[in-house]
Amino acid sequence: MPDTAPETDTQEDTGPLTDGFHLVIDALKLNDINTIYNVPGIPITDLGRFMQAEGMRVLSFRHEQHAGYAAAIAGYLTKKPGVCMTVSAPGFLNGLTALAHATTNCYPMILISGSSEREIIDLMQGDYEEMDQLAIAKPLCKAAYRILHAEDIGIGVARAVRAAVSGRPGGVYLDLPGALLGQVMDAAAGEKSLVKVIDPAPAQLPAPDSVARALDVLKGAERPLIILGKGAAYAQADDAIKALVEKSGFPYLPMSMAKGLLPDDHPQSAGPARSLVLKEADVVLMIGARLNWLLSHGKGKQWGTAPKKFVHIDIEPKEMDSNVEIAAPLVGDIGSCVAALLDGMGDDWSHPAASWVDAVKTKRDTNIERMAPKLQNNNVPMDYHGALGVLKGIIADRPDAILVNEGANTLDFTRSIIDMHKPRKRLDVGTWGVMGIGMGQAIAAAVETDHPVLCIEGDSAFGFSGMEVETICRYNLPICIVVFNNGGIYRGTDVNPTGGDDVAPTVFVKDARYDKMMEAFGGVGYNVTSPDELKRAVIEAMDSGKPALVNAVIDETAGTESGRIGNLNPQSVVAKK
Ligand SMILES: Cc1ncc(C[n+]2csc(CCOP(=O)(O)OP(=O)(O)O)c2C)c(N)n1
Ligand SMILES: [Mg+2]
Repeated sequence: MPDTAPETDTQEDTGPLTDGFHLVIDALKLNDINTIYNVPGIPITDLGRFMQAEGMRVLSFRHEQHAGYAAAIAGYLTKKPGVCMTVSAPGFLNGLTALAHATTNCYPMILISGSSEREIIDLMQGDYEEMDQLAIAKPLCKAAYRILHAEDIGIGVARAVRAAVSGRPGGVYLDLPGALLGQVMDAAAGEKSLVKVIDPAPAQLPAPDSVARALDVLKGAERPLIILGKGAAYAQADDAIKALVEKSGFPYLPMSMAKGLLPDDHPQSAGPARSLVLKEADVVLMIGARLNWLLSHGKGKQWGTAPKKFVHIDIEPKEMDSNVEIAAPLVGDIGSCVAALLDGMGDDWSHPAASWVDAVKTKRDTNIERMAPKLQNNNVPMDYHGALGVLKGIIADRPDAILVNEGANTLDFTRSIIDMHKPRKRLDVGTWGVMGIGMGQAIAAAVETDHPVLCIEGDSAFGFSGMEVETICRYNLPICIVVFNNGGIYRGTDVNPTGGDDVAPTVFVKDARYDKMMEAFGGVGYNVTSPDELKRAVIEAMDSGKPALVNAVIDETAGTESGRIGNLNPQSVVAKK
């Protein structure tokens, strides 16, 4: 062959072409990823446009952090990686908080960020939005990849998908230099280079020995307890988990986002008897929950003095013995581990002694009874109980609605007062107790499930993502936001001790009207001051299926410092409160 072929031959040899943009789109679609949460800009603006043109749903946010929180919770709800797409450096950093949050919470998510010219970045010559994004993302996620050649897009996307969902799910960073998107290759070769991930999250069966050990420990229990974490909710092994709880006869405690995995009014629910069961239990079966700060690391006052044995189901071996000794580690995916336990329990499993079950039930019923009258109050200004009493009823009538919840008092009271009736309907601040997840999670919940969404937001919490009400109106999503407006963080009553002009650091503008923010973008706003008004407004809003925001005026003295976790605040010896 002569090395200079006639021009006509070359043109005949060159079939249709594709490029980096379209290979990214094809690779995502091939792996069932059809929704993108993004903020446009150089170098990904056209990528978003082409995605939409190719039939993907591209939802643009006002800030990457909220696009990221949306992607993260989309991953939790669907068991597929939620994808957030950002521009380079600042956009990337805005999305990074959500990526780290996804990793901490074990939500499968992929953060795709455009990046600038590698040659210039690596010589630190000051490129447009120059930043070594891959290096910065690495410690904050499960895996971080950069694709430099168009022919590697297929394998790069496949790696990202598998890393996000397999084993313990988490965040993955995928770096796409702008130049990659414009790279050209033969379309047929491009198509061949794509990779469909087969069995992205393979079952991981527990070893038979560990199942037998776990059953031995459970059998020996006198005062057993099951703790369900959001990992159990994520697993979507709802029927098997319910069967295990019911067959065991053990009381169970749902962690915040596991509420509803079994309905909160289930006879075995120990939610309202939490302090009793943690103190008194002798054997604790942990399913997809971690012994982190949310469970006082499995030791100390909250756990009482009676010795405990833990049986721990988790897909991550390193979770075992992370805080206390685990008597029976059960490493595997939750569905397989629960199925193995159910199988091993056989048909003649005896329930725990009535003395234990009754003690838990009595404590629970007493606490529920004590709470009931508080929830009926029609005080003006409203307190948390009066307001949540009516919202509890609204959720009971709409068990498929998704509840998004953040704040301090607003979070803690809502968690304990509002019963959840179905799995994965409660989405909140997760492991970090992070403020700012509200609107992103609400948007993804509406988009991914088509169910109505009720957000119960502290006024501070809402402020972190409030601008996304425009996004909610733009996509006309069935989201009703209730802002518990107590004029501040925890309370609206702090004063500046110096008598100076600045208000105290925890205090906001008095009589703020968050409902006007919703009206500004065409949604419906309500301003309510009593539980009756609140009820009418929320029912009307939820029945309409249209964006709405209810400014619910709450007594500014009603809250407590940091809600229920005030004990975590360091104390000063100089200035005692
Ligand atoms: C990202 C982030 N920043 C700051 C905090 C600290 N923080 C915890 S709760 C909270 C707000 C509480 O006020 P609000 O949402 O109004 O609830 P309230 O107690 O008043 O009902 C803040 C700022 C946090 N958890 N996360
Ligand atoms: Mg507040």
